[in-house]
Order: sequence, then structure tokens, then C-alpha cells
Amino acid sequence: MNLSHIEHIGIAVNSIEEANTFFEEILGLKCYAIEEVKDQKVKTAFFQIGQTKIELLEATSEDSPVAKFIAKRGQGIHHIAFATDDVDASLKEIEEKGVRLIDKVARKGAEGLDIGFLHPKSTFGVLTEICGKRKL
Ligand code: CMX
Repeated sequence: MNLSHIEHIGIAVNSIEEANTFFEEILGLKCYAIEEVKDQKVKTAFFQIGQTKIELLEATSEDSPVAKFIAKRGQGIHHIAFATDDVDASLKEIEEKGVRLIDKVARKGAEGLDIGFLHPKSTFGVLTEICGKRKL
């Protein structure tokens, strides 16, 4: 497997508008994109810092995974995403090594990337995402 860097860290927030103030006005980062990912029932906001991004996640419905996460655990780090050049191949390899997957094949995430999640119960309580450029 060829993981190159931490692509992003996902942070669950009640309100992107409120959280943006901290990242923009206090930390001085620039929100370069806001995008709704309907499939995941979230609105996302992105900040670039070096090779890595911060992805703010706001639920767009009550049954969103992010709404459930905040109800149970409060706002905070929701997931960590590793970059790879082949998401399907990485997921397959990880599964073969005995890790429980949420996504057996890549699906489309924010920024048009391929994404796939590993189950937090199999990854020491940290929801882990593998993501990379979408294959044509
Ligand atoms: N990190 C760590 N643990 C988590 C978690 C997270 N983000 N989300 C849920 N869990 C834990 C819960 O605390 C719970 O643990 P306990 O049983 O010990 O209480 C357990 O997982 C089950 O949680 P649940 O609330 O009953 O929720 P579900 O089992 O229905 O779903 C999960 C959990 C991880 C399978 C689901 O949230 C999922 O499929 N996530 C991947 C997709 C996603 O999160 N999308 C949003 C972001 C999309 C994006 O970045 O574009």
C-alpha cells in the first residue's frame, strides 16, 4: 500500500458558519471551498494547511452520521483521512489484513475524490478514511 500523507482531518461541528470564524479570524486560514455531499448528508468546509486539509463537517439531516456523532460525543475530531493512489486496492489490502471495512469499494466524496471508510471499532476508536483521486 502506498499511503503518501494525511489528506485531511474531519471535524464535526454544529455550525460551519460559527466554526469558520475560529479557523479564519483566529488561526488565519482561508476557507477555500464549501460543498454539500448529499450522499453523506453533510455540508463541508475546507482549509489547506501544508499538504493537509481541515474538513469541517456539519450535518444536513438528523440521520446524518455527523448528527449521530455529535449527539453521542459532542463536537470534535470525527475522522482522519490518508491519501493513496488507489483507494479500491488499498481497501482490499486492508480488508485482507483483517480490518473491518465500512466501504468495501470506493464511493464519491467531497472534492470529487474516491473515499472509503474503515470501521472505528477495528481501528482503535478512530474512524479512518482512505481517499485519493477518482479513477476514470
Ligand atoms: N469516530 C469514532 N467512533 C465512532 C464514530 C467516529 N466518527 N462514529 C460513530 N462511532 C462509534 C459510536 O460512538 C458507537 O460506539 P459505541 O457502540 O461504543 O457507543 C459506534 O461507533 C456505533 O455508532 P452509532 O452512533 O450507533 O452509529 P452507526 O453504527 O450507525 O454508524 C459508523 C457508525 C462509523 C459506521 C457511521 O458513522 C459511518 O458509516 N461513518 C462513515 C461515513 C461518515 O462518517 N460520513 C460523514 C463524513 C463524510 C465525509 O467526510 O465526506
